[in-house]
Amino acid sequence: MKILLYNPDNGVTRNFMPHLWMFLLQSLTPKEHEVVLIDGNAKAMSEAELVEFCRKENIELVGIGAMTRMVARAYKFADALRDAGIKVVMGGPHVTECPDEALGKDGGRRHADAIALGEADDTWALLVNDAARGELKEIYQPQTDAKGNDLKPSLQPYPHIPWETLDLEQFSLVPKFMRSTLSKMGAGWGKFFVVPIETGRGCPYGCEFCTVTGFFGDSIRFRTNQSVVEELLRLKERAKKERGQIAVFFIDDNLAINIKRVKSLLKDIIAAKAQLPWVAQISANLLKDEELVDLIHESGGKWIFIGMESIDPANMADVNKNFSKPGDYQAVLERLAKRNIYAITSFIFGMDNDTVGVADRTLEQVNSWQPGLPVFGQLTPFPATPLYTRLEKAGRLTRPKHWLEFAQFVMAHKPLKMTIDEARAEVIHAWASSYSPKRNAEALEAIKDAPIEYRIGHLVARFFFRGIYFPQMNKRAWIKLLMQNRRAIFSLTKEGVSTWRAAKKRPKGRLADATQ
Ligand code: B12
Ligand code: SF4
Repeated sequence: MKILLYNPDNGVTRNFMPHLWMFLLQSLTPKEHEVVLIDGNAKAMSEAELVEFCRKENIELVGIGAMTRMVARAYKFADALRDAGIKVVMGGPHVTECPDEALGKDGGRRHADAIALGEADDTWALLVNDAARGELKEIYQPQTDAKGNDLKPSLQPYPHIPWETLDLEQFSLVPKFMRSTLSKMGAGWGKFFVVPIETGRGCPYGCEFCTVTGFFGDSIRFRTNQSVVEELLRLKERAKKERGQIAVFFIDDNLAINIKRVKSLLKDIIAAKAQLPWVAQISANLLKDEELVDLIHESGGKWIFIGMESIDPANMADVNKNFSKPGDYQAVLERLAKRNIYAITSFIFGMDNDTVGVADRTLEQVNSWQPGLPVFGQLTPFPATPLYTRLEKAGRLTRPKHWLEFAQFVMAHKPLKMTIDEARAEVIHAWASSYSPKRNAEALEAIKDAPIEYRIGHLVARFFFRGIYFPQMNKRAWIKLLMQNRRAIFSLTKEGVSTWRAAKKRPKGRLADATQ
């Protein structure tokens, strides 16, 4: 049987990284079946085009995964495929949280022939074999323990994802029109991929707005260090062979949740020389450990995603995230910056204690810290979260099924001290001023003593991050952005060229010393 795994785009931006679930399920598919992957973020297709593709390729089963945010688009694609007589199975967090919706048992249209609830590692092969025999069941669910809780798949052993041979072309982050110029500049910048790797699953913290504790559970499961290191080595080999750049996103919700384990993992990565540039999510409370931050640096860590959420401790208490202290943020960022590691700092507006002006108050602090890449969103009640239940009970949900009418930055409940429109304006203002040419120049000035390659990396990362929320998909948009930031680009290029020339003139021995 030929299977397509499909991830819809989110209708607003392009994801910078492929979704791990597709590669994972592909690796877990019984060998007699063939699996094709399409990520709508990388390869835009209309519903009709996808149906046409499936007909031409004789696809018999389509697996669609979606977060809440893109589930309405996922349903549209699923409907078109089912109308054409192609079987559809859906899985992922949203379907797990709202199973009746996908199966049309809530009064709406049915979108899927079958759904896979929760983690599908142990159910996928069974589902595929049932489908091949024409005996697809409606619901696939992990086995449960005596208390009725899902038995979570162990990550030991972990499936082999053949990164060394997978076709990643659709995911290169370098815009097509820049590829040939950049490839001439050396260091493999003609191609750049960010690859998702998980080293563990689960988070015990239970923040009120988050679906992770409910979905993956509060006990954490880890892969062996050896299996992670082996995966990194294969990726490193591929980057070398293809003369491209590969970075890794460790997608664990909190890579350092077990300090002893993460230190041993990072030490093993260093010992095996398996370093690739990496990004990971780590909460601020765990970044106080100097040895950990040293190991992050030595093992290739470049950017750390920190869910800071709010600079107001009252808001942090409201969402059960008291363990993260806004008063610590500045010191954490300084500790990272000393090792030339920068932070992606995430903030949420529209919390119950927020008032108009929250963006400027937050930016005033953010801009006084070591520069990072701030990202902003509005508080969103995702289904099956404690936040959703609290707001529902209080009758505060204005759009209880907000995912069926996705609207960027529009809250689905009324915040206590501001309006929904005001919250949206705050988010947009925060994005616009954080990535303005003026702010980009200020950020570079603040790190003027860092090595040139870090500053170039910082500016390039700013361009890509701006693109997360401001459409920046075509050549015109990129040229406009480069023109707006021409001063910063010109001055970095000038300095880069003279550093390169000076390095070339240096006697060989000294050059080697300088690069060690
Ligand atoms: C990496 C990541 C991202 C990446 C992008 C996704 C990517 N390219 O990988 C980035 C950083 C860009 C991102 C952004 C956002 N994310 Co995010 N992200 C994650 C994260 C940390 C890991 C995802 C992952 O790969 N998990 C590991 C895989 C193995 O798990 P999985 O995807 O759930 O897949 C398993 C099952 O669900 C199932 N399955 C999944 N799909 C399918 C499909 C089929 C057919 C079948 C059978 C089974 C199946 O099988 C898999 C194996 O068991 C998750 C949290 C988490 N731990 O999952 C949040 C998470 C998915 N993100 C979330 C959110 C809210 C967002 C944002 C909206 C945040 C924001 N406010 O901006 C944005 C929106 C993204 C967008 N572009 O629109 C929520 C989604 C909640 C929900 N109900 O939808 C999560 C769960 C985190 C949370 N705090 O609750 N995210
Ligand atoms: S927001 Fe982060 S720390 Fe809080 S429960 Fe979710 S994954 Fe855990």
